[in-house]
Amino acid sequence: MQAIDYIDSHTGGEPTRVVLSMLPGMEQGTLAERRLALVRDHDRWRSMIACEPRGSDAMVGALLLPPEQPGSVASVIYFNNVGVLGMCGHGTIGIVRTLAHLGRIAPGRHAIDTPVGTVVAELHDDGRVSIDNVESHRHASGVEIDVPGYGRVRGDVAWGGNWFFISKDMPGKDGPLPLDYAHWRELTDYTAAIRAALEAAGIRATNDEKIDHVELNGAPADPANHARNFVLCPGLAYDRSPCGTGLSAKLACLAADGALAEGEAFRMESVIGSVFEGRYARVAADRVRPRITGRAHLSGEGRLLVEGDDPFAWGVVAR
Ligand code: PYC
Repeated sequence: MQAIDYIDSHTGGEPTRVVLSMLPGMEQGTLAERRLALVRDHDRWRSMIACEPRGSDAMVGALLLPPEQPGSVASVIYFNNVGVLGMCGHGTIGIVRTLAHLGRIAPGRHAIDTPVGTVVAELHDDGRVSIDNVESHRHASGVEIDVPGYGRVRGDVAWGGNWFFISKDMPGKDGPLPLDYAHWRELTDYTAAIRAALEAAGIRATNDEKIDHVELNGAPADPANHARNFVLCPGLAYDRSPCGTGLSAKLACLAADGALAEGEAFRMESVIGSVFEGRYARVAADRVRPRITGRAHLSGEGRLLVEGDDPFAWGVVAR
């Protein structure tokens, strides 16, 4: 019997499972080497932790590792139901809540190393967490594609720690489809069709990287906020939170358009109504450092067990 200790939290409804145990075979190497080892040699641990029957399509795992950079408190590899992620905003907020629960950190600033760069998380006295994310930028604006079954869709390609296609174009025969929870299936079908059309058209990001997240933006339900989003994640789950890396990518687009001043607050609602606040600092003419603020709550802790004779020990996945 093998055992993995974890703590679960959710950030605005989106779950994070912080993995406290070292995964067998992952004990050595740089963060980049260990990320490669997880993908290449130990992928069954990813699916065991993130997928059913122990996880769900929405689950983001966070494998906690020793820090890589001097002064950092930890490093982390994020993963989900289909693979690894670069950065994860809601997940980093969940890690900070978890480290505070374990007594490993107190309110203040803490650097965390991720495969796409070091981020700095600030734990506030009231439990909110702000993340100074990796530098973010818009890669392409006004990209137009034909999406089978929906027509022409226009959007921006931007980096916020993951790659996003961000659009305000909504489908719907009787008016635009509302960005609300009741319509998550139609919104999933639409955003999945956009992503497939991008791939079919060969539209990719820097270094031929796949644009694996699609974000729709619309009007907020609460006038105290500035926008509402729906974000399709790589494994076809939608983000219950307003998506920290998606909001970072959006801030980069707003900055590029001159639509949001440096330091000004932009409050994004998720499709279930949870809220992150974003701001940015300009670091170059075409690059910003986003600061994302949200809050996570603990939801469980325990030990995942793997029995040798369990046919679904490594997750319910396509074989
Ligand atoms: O908050 O950055 C985020 C995120 C990415 C995927 C799911 N959540």
